[in-house]
Amino acid sequence: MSCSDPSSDDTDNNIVFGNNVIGNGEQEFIITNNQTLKKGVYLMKGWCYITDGATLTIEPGTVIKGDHETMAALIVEPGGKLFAEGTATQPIVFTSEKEVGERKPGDWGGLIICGKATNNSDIMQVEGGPRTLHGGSNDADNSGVISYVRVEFAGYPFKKNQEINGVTFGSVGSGTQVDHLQVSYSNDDAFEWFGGTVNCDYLVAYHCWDDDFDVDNGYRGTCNYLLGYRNSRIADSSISHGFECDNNSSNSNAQPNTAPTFNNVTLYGPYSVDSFFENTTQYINGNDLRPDNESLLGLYGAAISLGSNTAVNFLNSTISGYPATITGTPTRQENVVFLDSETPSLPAWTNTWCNFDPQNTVY
Ligand SMILES: [Ca+2]
Ligand SMILES: [Ca+2]
Ligand SMILES: [Ca+2]
Ligand SMILES: [Ca+2]
Repeated sequence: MSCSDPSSDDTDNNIVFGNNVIGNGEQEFIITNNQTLKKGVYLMKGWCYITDGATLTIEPGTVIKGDHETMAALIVEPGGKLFAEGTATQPIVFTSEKEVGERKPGDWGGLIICGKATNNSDIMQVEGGPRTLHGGSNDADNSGVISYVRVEFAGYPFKKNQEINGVTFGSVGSGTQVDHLQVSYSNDDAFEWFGGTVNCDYLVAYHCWDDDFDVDNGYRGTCNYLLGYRNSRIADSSISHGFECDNNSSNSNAQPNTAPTFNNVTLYGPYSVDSFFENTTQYINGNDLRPDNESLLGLYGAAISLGSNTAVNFLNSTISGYPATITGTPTRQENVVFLDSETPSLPAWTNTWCNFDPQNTVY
């Protein structure tokens, strides 16, 4: 819960226009001080940057709808902090502005968190279009708290084939708290980490386009309790994996290597969610979920795809329903069970705060 008094916020950097519009619709709306969004329903327009030294606190139960026209996105820049602390019964929801039944992957941008932790490529330009550079030398860097949050229908392609992810972590440090975070119907990866050391617990990737969990550029955090749940009619032209792990774009031996630890993972691939599934371009047609934005469809690959020079650890996990199990070699693989298919069931920890039917939910 936020205890701050909104009347103490500076008004010379007001971020709410009218009753409920966040941002001014431009691609460089900057937040430069400490702001609190009271519980409510807001429409976010344009690219809203939380700049170095600024904080944005969002109260539990708040709904932020991303504007389609202006490709709305919320970007935490290195040194900025986002405090999005929902609760199990009052999560914070980022979703599409479109009417129920008309929402599709890629309706708005997404949530991008950037920090000053190390990666294996020095200072990096964040993927997808926004101005932000990330990376530094502080692996304990703190970008705030993201807890009990959902991100739905994100992934607008700013340029052809340059979508942003539902949630992007760029060089985010271990001082950041991330737990109970669901990404549904992203038009790209659900989660992608570029370097950094942030640890994450209780992540859900639901019906997303590309990979459920994508790690690059020396990401080295530990993630406990992950659920990946596919839609059999959606896969990306880059091949959809449960985990897509690369050291960098060429998989050269840049240091530090990509070396996360994933513990207690449950993946339900396309054969688990659909007994009729065929891994063909005829079958993977997007159904009525295909957005009008040139997003390309593709096929499913392995549950776990490991590029050269990665050092990934998988522990205590059950992975089902993918055309192949694993390509490449993990550093550690302990108590990981692969099944051809398994009837999905939702873990108890997804109760109340998750939503597995956001297309039919009125916000
Ligand atoms: Ca991506
Ligand atoms: Ca990807
Ligand atoms: Ca990637
Ligand atoms: Ca992929």
